[in-house]
Amino acid sequence: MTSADWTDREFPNTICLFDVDGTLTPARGFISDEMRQTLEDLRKKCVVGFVGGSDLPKQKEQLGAEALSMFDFCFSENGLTAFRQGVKLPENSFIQHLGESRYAALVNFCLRYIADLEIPQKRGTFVEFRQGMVNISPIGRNCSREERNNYEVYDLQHGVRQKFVEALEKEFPDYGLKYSIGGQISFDVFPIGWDKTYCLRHLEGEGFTTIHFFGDKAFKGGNDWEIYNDESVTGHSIKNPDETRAELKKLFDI
Ligand code: M1P
Repeated sequence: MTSADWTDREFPNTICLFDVDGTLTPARGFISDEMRQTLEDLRKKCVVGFVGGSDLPKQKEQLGAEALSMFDFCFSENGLTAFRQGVKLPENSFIQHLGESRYAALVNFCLRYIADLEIPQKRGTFVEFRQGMVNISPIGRNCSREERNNYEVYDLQHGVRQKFVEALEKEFPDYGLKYSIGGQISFDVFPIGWDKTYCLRHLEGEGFTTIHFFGDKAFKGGNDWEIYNDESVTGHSIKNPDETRAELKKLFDI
């Protein structure tokens, strides 16, 4: 594939990639009409994609059911599930990489650890198995929005997830896994290297000379850190969707 595919854009060799939570939308919230319009305008200028840690169903909830057609590239689970112009690209699998028995030991440890945790609320879905990762939540993924917000504050005060991650690192030092605290109530677990830079392999051969990336967690330990610092990427650290739009106005006058 070459930039010839993108000749309808003013800058066919440039792509803008966006994190989702906190960058295109509020955390686990919905895209605004203003952001939709900005992305539509941007698509006349360059190629546009998103790369998030969540899985595609959650991203569709946030970006709209038509997410696959709003972007040229859609990268769910850091690009482990990927689409180019709505067509699925080759997938990779966490379970194949790790193997059933090592995965079972990891899940067993997590469930025991959560069972022993003294936290104010526990709900359900503590382990969410995905294509390219497993997502672990001490409170459980099916908590309400209010419970989610309260948990985030509690976790910041007590470092529940941070201690959990340290325990996992100690227990499974030879698994080659990365533990990434990217959202409010959970952390993602995936093989080292399967962070957001994973999606860049899908862009090889496209002829892009400039890859912009925008993310709200571009600090050490944040899940945008690796791609923000990748040498092939021009990183933009923003704090929220309004800042994303302001940065695009500066860069592309839209
Ligand atoms: O996109 C950031 C994170 O969003 C969710 O995190 P949480 O539910 O903890 O707010 C999850 O989908 C997580 O996988 C993702 O990295």
